[in-house]
Amino acid sequence: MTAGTSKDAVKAALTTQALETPSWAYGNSGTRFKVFAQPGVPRTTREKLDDAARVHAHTGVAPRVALHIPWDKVDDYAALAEYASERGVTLGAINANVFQDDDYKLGSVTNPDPAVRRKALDHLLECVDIMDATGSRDLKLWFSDGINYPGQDDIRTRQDRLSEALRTTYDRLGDDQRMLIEYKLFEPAFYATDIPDWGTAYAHCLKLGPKAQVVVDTGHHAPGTNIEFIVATLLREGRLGAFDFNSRFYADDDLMAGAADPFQLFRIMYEVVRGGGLTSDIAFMLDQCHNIEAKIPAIIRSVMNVQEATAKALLVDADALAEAQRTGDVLASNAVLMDAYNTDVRPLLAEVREDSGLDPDPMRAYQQSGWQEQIVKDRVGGEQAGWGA
Ligand code: PSV
Ligand code: MN
Ligand code: MN
Repeated sequence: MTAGTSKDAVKAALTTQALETPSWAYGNSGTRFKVFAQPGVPRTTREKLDDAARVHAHTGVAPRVALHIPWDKVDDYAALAEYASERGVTLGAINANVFQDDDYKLGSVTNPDPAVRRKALDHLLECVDIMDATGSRDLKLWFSDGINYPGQDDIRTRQDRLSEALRTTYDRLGDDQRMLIEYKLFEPAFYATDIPDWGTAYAHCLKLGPKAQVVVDTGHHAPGTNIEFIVATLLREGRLGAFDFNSRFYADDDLMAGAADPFQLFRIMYEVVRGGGLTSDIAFMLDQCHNIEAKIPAIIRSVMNVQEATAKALLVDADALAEAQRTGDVLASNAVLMDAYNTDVRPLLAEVREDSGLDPDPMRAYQQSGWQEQIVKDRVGGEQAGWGA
């Protein structure tokens, strides 16, 4: 334990953590080359919720599940919310999907064709209707919109169209609802994405109003980007609405959070702690795909990785750091951070789980629970859920 931090305070902070897992991570997904289907994968949104409830039951810190429309389209969303709560989880962000129809070849809300723009806008508004029924607070917007070639369309006009759609959607939000705007450097558009960076997302949020907040997806940056700086800045400005945690080695790899660069995840969580973000309205979500690894254990592992990074961030000795920084002691300041990062927090987290009546080892507990064998046996017939299903 680092001097200057109380173990009880760290443990208390860790028990309040609430992560949101994505419904689509429980289904089959793939690279552009192949989807490796796994047995026992959910066939319905209800089955995805069953799996998410297992993740929460073993970790104790994943009580919310994000939905993706139309992948999670059902007839009765209020009944779905009820089903979730009976299993101990709640429905989180509603993710809109305006990137899969043929109509969106040249964009959705920024498409040059007003009829396509209207169709995309109607979908965003339908997502707010769904939020009303599920009780979800957040509408999460990621647009694949952009252009592949210089001159293909007018960059400025596309911003105007985007702005118009966001405004109409924003005005439809209820008092307790928010709009989370996600940026992504590139892909599928390669020359110019319409929301490529946090600055563009932030500019739209500022114009829209306080219910519009930026989503930082950790996989959506150029290599070498200082993501924790972005986090610190957005937190200072009161515009950090959510994270989409995942790992990247090259581009938007969507691998398990904390797998590629646990040190980066620690630095991000340190800025969250430093900026008071742990007790704020920030939605801490995962946005991942598990193509070759077993899905539920991969999500449990990711949740644990975020938890470990959070624990280490909480262990930073704030007084020692402030003193070293005040005296300009570069090495001592860095050492304070590294001491926290290099602490093995696994025993502490095991204690936190035991204190809440959970098995100290969620991975082992899941493997021994028999759930995996059960779903492989039960989930036969029907279509397995996956991208687009
Ligand atoms: C596409 O890049 C993406 O991964 C975005 O990060 C969204 O959050 C996610 O899909 C779900 O729409
Ligand atoms: Mn994302
Ligand atoms: Mn992504």
